[in-house]
Amino acid sequence: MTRFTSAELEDALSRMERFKGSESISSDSVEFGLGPTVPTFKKTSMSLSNFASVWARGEPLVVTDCVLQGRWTPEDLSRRHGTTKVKIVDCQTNSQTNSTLSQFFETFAEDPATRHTILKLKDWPPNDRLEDVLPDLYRAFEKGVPFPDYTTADGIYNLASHFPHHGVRPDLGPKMYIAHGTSNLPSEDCRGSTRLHLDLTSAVNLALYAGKTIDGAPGYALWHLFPPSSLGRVRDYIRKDVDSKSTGDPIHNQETYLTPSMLHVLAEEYGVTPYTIHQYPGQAVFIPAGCAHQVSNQADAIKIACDFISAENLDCTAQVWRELRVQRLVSQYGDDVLQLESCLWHAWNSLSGIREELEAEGMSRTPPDRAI
Ligand SMILES: O=C(O)CCC(=O)C(=O)O
Ligand SMILES: [Fe+2]
Repeated sequence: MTRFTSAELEDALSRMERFKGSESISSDSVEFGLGPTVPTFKKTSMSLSNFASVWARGEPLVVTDCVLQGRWTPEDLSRRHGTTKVKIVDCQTNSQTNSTLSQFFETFAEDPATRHTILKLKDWPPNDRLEDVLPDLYRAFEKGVPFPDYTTADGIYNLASHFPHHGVRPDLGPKMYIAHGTSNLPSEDCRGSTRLHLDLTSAVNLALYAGKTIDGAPGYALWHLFPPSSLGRVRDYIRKDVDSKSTGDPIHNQETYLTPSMLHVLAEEYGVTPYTIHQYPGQAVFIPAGCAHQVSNQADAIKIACDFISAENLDCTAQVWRELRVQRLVSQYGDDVLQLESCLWHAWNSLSGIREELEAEGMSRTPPDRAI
């Protein structure tokens, strides 16, 4: 834990210091550049300091050429874990059924044009940790995920990594997203693979596999991401025009998928244009905390993702955490799974300890070579 430069260490501590005051910030007060282009980099040509400076802007980014060791196709997963019992969710209706992994993957071989239901796996593995169920995929992910110092459970820039190992740590994954493509549906009827929502932490999501689209082209996942500065307007639009009957927060209730015509109204009448990403296999999407997002797979797809907490986006994590606390109080449902305050307490202790150590040594350590 001594690879923070002293400037970064001060920065991380001062962000936590601000959090201690717990002053509420409205999502609109967090200013970010809004733009349709997402910075995209090849993994091997982006250094850690490049990443850190792009990430500090609070925008999503894509890292390409992330190849994991091993084969992670539907056939491979089905052969090795086919008998595992799984819960399947209908993406259109949210209804759930029980099945096995191999039964679900058999549907990947069907002609998508003849499908009547768009299905996805609900949280897999559901109760066990991926490292216990698929240790080789877990290891391949830890090795192949871009910028592990930020993204993995013991990454030094991941503030959640300072949690004591013997305590109950927040579950940051990795977890898998395995779902059918949605493109056989008329686009205005589509409810997406994952509806509009906000995650508590930042995350990196890597596509491992995509089948072909209906017209035989290479498949991809279509992402729309909305920066924190736009969320007030997105909520107004959904409340007014889309989901006026529903109560609660229009993003946290995860009931809306914004179709092309809704996105058009949002752009024309509310001045909101999301970042749009076409994520192909081997590409990792970095989602900063505070960016609402929705995903619609354009072909059957397998992705793997993990959460992390970075000092750069701490204000946004804190904002979403406060919103979800209100949502929990209103709905009387859910737990504080992140334990943000204890996370930061442990990070604060551990980083302050490092600062003291460095001060005792007269800050004599040389800054790290941050190139990957
Ligand atoms: O791929 C998906 O369907 C959803 C991914 C997502 O929301 C995430 O990684 O945070
Ligand atoms: Fe998400």
